[in-house]
Amino acid sequence: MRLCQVAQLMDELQRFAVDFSVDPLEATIVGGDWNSESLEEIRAVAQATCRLEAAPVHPLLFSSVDVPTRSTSSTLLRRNRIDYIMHSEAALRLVAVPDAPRAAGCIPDEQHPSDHVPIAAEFEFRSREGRRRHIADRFVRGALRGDFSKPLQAPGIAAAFEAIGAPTPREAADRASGLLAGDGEREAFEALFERGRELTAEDFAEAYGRRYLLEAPFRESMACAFAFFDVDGDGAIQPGELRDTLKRIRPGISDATVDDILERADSDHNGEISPDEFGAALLRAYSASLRCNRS
Ligand SMILES: [Ca+2]
Ligand SMILES: [Ca+2]
Repeated sequence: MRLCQVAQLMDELQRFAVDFSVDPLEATIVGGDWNSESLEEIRAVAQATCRLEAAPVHPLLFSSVDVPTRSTSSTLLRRNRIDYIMHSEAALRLVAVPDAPRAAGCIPDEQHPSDHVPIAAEFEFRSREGRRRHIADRFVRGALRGDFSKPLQAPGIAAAFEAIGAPTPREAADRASGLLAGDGEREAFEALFERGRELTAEDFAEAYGRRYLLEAPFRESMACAFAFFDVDGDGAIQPGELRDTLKRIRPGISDATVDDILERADSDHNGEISPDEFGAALLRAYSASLRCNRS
């Protein structure tokens, strides 16, 4: 699967969720041939593109989990994994990864008529309570401990607020107490929020976003996307690179949208985007997505 297909697939998923009023945290599985060994690069670039465009995007792009399956392709030159099963963890728990057939040599062969070996995964639907707990746990892991291996997006943060939000930080800590290790974490949790003001979902988003932007997963994904856009590797994204790369990912994107992205990102108006400007543009977009999606 190429980048533009990933972007297209995510658009379709988002459209489906809106058209049929599907909760974005509802169980979602996307599986198949991504034709890529670097799933992380694809995700980082697709995420950056959606952020720069400020387009609504399905949370699966950001917080889905890849089932650890075996290599699915075997040729003379290499044996590797190019097929993936992605799932939304809020609603589904991975129970087992059944043994997949193993190709002895190059495929296709008599035993494996396809050039891909099938993969499989078994999931269990989480109960309503299980979902609430899972989401609240991810919120605590991120905002409190800096664990953003599966970062929550706006719908997840709103759900976390529903699960453990309360009028005061102390009451929220009471509701989250089962997820907190001891008094030290309890104090740290309360300190995430301003005292003396009624807590809102926005406070949850603010606390989560503030920590997320400091941690490695966000910075690494930003650097990976920057390197993709900076085609000649000179340390800046020139207008031509931005336009050509965006058009590869989004063939239908208009010149006006590309100009708009450049203008918004190029804050010192020198005609190109530096790594800092790129990072700042993604930070602004992330913060804006948390604000505009809150409920
Ligand atoms: Ca460049
Ligand atoms: Ca600049």
